[in-house]
This record gives sequence, structure tokens and C-alpha cells, in this order.
Amino acid sequence: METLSIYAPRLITTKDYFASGHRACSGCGEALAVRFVCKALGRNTIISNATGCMEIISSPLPESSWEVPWIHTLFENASAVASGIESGLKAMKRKYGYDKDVKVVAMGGDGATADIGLQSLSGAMERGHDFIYVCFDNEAYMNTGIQRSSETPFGASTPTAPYGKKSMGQHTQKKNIAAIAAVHEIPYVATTTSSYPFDIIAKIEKARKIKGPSYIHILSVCPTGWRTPSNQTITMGRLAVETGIFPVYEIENGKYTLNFDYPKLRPVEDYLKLQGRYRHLTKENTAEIQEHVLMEYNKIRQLAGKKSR
Ligand SMILES: Cc1ncc(C[n+]2csc(CCOP(=O)(O)OP(=O)(O)O)c2C)c(N)n1
Ligand SMILES: [Mg+2]
Repeated sequence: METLSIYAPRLITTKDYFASGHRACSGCGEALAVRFVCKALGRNTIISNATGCMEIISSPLPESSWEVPWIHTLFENASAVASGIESGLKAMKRKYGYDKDVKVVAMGGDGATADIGLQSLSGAMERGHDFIYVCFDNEAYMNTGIQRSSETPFGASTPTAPYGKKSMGQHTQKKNIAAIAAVHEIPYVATTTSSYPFDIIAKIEKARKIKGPSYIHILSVCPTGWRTPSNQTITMGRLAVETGIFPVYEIENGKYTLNFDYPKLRPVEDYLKLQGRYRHLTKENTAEIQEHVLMEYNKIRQLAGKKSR
């Protein structure tokens, strides 16, 4: 429809580097986030992808959804492989005058990032490699059957942290990987969700221009694991932000900015009650979650130079 493009505002490029036809579940927020990340990265990108849902759904032999060079790595070494590729590119520039602006990107799920690949991510950030790490956080090891990870939120029920007579499900708080990345004093750390495409694109574009490591944490709604209807994915990501459960912020050279800040946060119940993984929670459990969310939200507000709520 050539004529349409004259009138329609072209806010986002129509070019995709993560092609449709992959095998993600319907309503997958992670696949949506990957698509926007790839749009923002553009063609001159090399991706090192830890094992997980995104690798499984995108590369069943002999097919591939990836329209940029892409390598499937282990859990443990996505960042180490990215480090090697980045060093190789540097050597090519030095020795052979290679002059393309190619960005190296490591990506993985929450299990790959917060648990099994944390050491190689920490090493790559500490060494100062020029790369972006993107964590697609769907809050469990989804690909292998929704096992809890250190990113599974307090109170969620999973097959390996089930609720029952003696348990209310996951009993630990979500590990704050953005904070762990920040203490490496890297130039750029940001959080975002699969429900805000412009925010994802703006942050990836910013990270792409930075020389050195960037860490982007994307809350990626998972209808299968969260037990939500697949047509509620966008709503669910927005509610995570509007309740303060998932603060969206960035840290540029140590300076915090809270990107979405509402005059009043919605009660966490608005988010929890829509998800099957929280169906068992009592009023007391919900009150405990509410208190913790406000405390964590206020920490970010303070770091961003704002008053507590
Ligand atoms: C060392 C190791 N342990 C376990 C597995 C099996 N495994 C493959 S993908 C996966 C789940 C990945 O979870 P996550 O990183 O959160 O990504 P998601 O599938 O949720 O996107 C597991 C446990 C493996 N491949 N390697
Ligand atoms: Mg996961």
C-alpha cells in the first residue's frame, strides 16, 4: 500500500530482523520484545543467544527467524561468547581496517541471566566489552515447564514452588539484576516491558550508540506461565508498571531517571488478581506484597531524586 505510507506517520520502521512464523505461544510478550529489540538494533548486529524459549521457538532446523547473524550458546556463556566476538571485531579493525559499526548483543531469559549465566555477564561487564546485554524476564524457566528462577516473584505458584497447605508458592523476593549490573558502574542500565514498544526502541537505540557495556532488563509477559489470557499480554505489562511492581527507569553514568511515574500507583491487587499463578493468595499475602512493592518503588524514586510516596 504505497499510498498509505504517505499519510500514515512512520513511527516505527516496518523492517523486521526477527521474522514472523516462529513457534512462540500465542500472546508471547518475550517474542514481541525480541522483535522490537531487533528493529531498534538494525542490520549490523551479531547476537549471542543463551538457550531458552527464544532459541527454541526461533530456530527449529532448518528454519530460522533471525535475519541477523545469530549464535545459540549455552546458559553459562552467552556473555563470554559475545565478549569473544567483540574482541574479534576489534582485532579485525586493528589488523585489517575493518570499518563497519557492528554491535554485539548477548541475550537470554531470566534463568540464563540471573542464575546460570550471571558469572559470565558480570565478567563481560567488568571487562568493559562494547556490547549490550538484554534480559527477557518472564519470571521463570518457561521453556522447560515454568520452573521457578531467582526472578520469580514472591507469592507466585510454579511447579517447583507450588502453593499448598504449607507454602504460598515462591517465598523469596525477585533478585534485582538491574541493581547488580549498576554496581559494575557500566555506562547504561535500563528497565522496560514488552508493553511499551517506543520505550524499548528508545532504550535499545541509546544503548547501541554507547561504547562499552549496557544492560537492558525487559519484563516479558508470559501467558502460559503466568496463567493469563493471551489477549491480555499488553494490559498485563502495563499493569506491572502502573502498580509499581515493575518500575521502568534508566541509569545513565550513575544518574537515575524514572521514566514512568504516576501521581498515584494502582493497588497491586489489580495486577495479581488477573493471573492464575497468584490465584491462591490470601488478603494478608497481598498486603505483604503491596508493602514490599511500595518500599522498592520508593527506593527507585529516591535514587531518581524524588520524594517517597
Ligand atoms: C545448564 C543447563 N541446565 C538446564 C538446561 C535446560 N533448559 C533449557 S532452556 C531452560 C529454561 C530457560 O529459562 P530462561 O532462561 O528463563 O528462559 P525462558 O525459556 O523462560 O525464555 C532450561 C532449564 C540447559 N539447557 N542447560
Ligand atoms: Mg524465563
